[in-house]
Amino acid sequence: MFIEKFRVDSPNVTYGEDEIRSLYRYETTEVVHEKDNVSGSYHWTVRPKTVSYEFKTDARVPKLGVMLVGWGGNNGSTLTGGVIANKEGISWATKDKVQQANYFGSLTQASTIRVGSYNGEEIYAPFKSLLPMVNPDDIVFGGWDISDMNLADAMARARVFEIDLQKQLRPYMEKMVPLPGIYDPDFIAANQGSRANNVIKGTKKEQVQQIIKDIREFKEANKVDRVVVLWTANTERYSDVIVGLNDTMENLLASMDKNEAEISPSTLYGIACVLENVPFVNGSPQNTFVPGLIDLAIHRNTLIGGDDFKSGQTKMKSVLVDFLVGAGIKPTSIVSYNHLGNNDGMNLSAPQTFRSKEISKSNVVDDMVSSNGILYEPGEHPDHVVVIKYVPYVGDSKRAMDEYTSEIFMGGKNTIVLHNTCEDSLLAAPIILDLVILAELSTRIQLKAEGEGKFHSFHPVATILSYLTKAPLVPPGTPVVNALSKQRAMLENILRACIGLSPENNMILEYK
Ligand code: NAI
Ligand code: DG6
Repeated sequence: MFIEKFRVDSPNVTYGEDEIRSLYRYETTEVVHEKDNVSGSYHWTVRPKTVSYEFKTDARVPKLGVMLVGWGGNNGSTLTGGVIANKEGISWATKDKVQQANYFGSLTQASTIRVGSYNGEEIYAPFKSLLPMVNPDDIVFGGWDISDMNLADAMARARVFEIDLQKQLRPYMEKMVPLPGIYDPDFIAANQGSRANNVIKGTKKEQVQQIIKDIREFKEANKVDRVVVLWTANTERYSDVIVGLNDTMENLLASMDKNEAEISPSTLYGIACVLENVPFVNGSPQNTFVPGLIDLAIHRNTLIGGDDFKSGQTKMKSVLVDFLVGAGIKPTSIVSYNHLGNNDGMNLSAPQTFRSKEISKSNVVDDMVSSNGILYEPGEHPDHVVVIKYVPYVGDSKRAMDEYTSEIFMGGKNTIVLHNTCEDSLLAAPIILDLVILAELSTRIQLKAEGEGKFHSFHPVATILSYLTKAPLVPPGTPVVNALSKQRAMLENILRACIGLSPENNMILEYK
C-alpha cells in the first residue's frame, strides 16, 4: 500500500516549526585485533557498540537556484526542459500515446521507502517524504557554457526530446542564454574548439572572480536563498597533482594567483564556489578535486561532491557484481563496451579525456571484490576492460554492451551478456536533480554524537551522494563504497535517523 506522507510519533522526535530534532541510537560494531594474554596469540574480536546521536534538520526549505556548468549541453538542456515540462504540466504526442511529464529515474522524486506494515500489508511512502526537500518544479536554473547557444536551440541540437515536446518548450527556453564559461583548450578535446564562442577572458584569478560575481548576481536577480553549482560540462583530462602546485589549499590559491597552467577550468569553478560557500558537485570523471581544493573545502566547511554521474552501464555493474560476489560467484572478466554519438562521445574520442572516463568506470568493483577473500586472493582482480567509441549517427542514444564471465561451482563458467539502448541524457537529468536536492538538504542537517559538545554539519566531502556517482569522492582515509544497494541504504538510513527511525533491516520478525 502507498501513502503520500507520514509523521513519526516518538519521544525521541520533535517536529518544530523551523526544525526537526531526533535522538538516535547508532548500533554498530567495533573490530579489534588483540593479543590473548594467556596464549600470546592474536585474534579478532567484534564488539557490538551503541553510540547516541542527536540530529537537527532545518525544516525551512529554501528557494533554490541551480547553476550548471555546461548548461547548454545535452544534460543541461534536457534537465531544464524536463523541469519546465513538469512544472507547466506539459504533455505531448508520441507515436504510442500522449505522454505526461514525469520525474522517473529520480531517487528523490520517483522512488519509495518502506515505513512499516499495516494489517499485514507493507506500507510505502515517497522517498521525498522522509524530510522536507526542495521541489524540483521550484528550482531556478542558470549557468555557464562556452557555447552561447540559447537553451531552446541547445535542446534541438541535443536531439533528445520528441519534436512535439520541443515545440512546446521552445518559448520557455529561447530566452535562456548561458553566461560565458572558463575555457582552456588544453583540458578538453581539440574537437570542442569550434563550440567555444562564449568565454571569460583574463587570468585564472580574474576568471574565478567573475564566477563569484556571476553567482552573486544570479542569486540577487532570481531572489533565491541558496545556490548549488554542478559541473555537467565536458569531461576534462586529469590534472597533474604536483607538490607545491595544487597539493594544499595555500599552494592551490597561490598557483591560481600566479596563473599556473595546470589548474583546470573545473577546479577554478570549484575554487570560486568554495570561496563563496556554495556547494559544488562534479558530474564528470576528471580529478577536479585536487588535494588543494579538498583542503580548501574542508577549511571553509563547504560541501563538495562527485565524481561522474552513475547512470546506466556502471549502475548495472554496481548491482550485478555485488549480486555475483554476494552469492559466492567469482566474476573473472568484465568487458564493458559502449558507443554513442553525442558531443560527450565526440569529446571522449580524444585519448586524454577518454582516460578520465576509463578510470572512473574501472574502479567501481574494487570494494565488492575485496569483500570476498574466499573467492579472491589478496590483490587479485577480475580482468576489467572499458571501451567507448564515437558513432555520430546514434546521437544521444547510447548502446552499451557488457559481458560478465564468472567461475561457478566445480570449475564451471557462467557468462552473462547485457545490451542496453537508452538516451544518455534522460538517465543523467534526474540524477542531477537528486544530486542538487540532496546536496542542499544535507547542508540543513546537523548532528552530534554523545560526548560531542556542539552540533556540526556532515563532513564537507559529501559521501551521502555516493549512490549517484561512479567514483564517490570520500574524505581522505575513508573507505569507498561502490555497491549500489549499500549506497542507497546509507542514504536512506541517514535520512531515517533524522526522524528517529531505525535502519530498514528487512527482518520482519513480527511475522516470524
Ligand atoms: P555535452 O557535451 O552535450 O555538454 C557539455 C557542455 O559543456 C557543452 O555544451 C559545452 O559547450 C560545455 N562546456 C565545456 N567546457 C566548459 C566549461 N569549461 N565551462 C562551461 N561550459 C563548458 O555533454 P553531456 O552529454 O551533457 O554530458 C556532460 C558531462 O556529463 C560529460 O562530462 C559526461 O561525461 C558526463 N556524464 C554524462 C552522463 C550521461 O549519462 N549523460 C553520465 C555520466 C557523466
Ligand atoms: C560514454 O560512456 C559516455 C559517458 O559519459 C557515459 O555515458 C556516462 O559516463 C555514463 O556511464 P554509465 O557507465 O554510468 O552508463
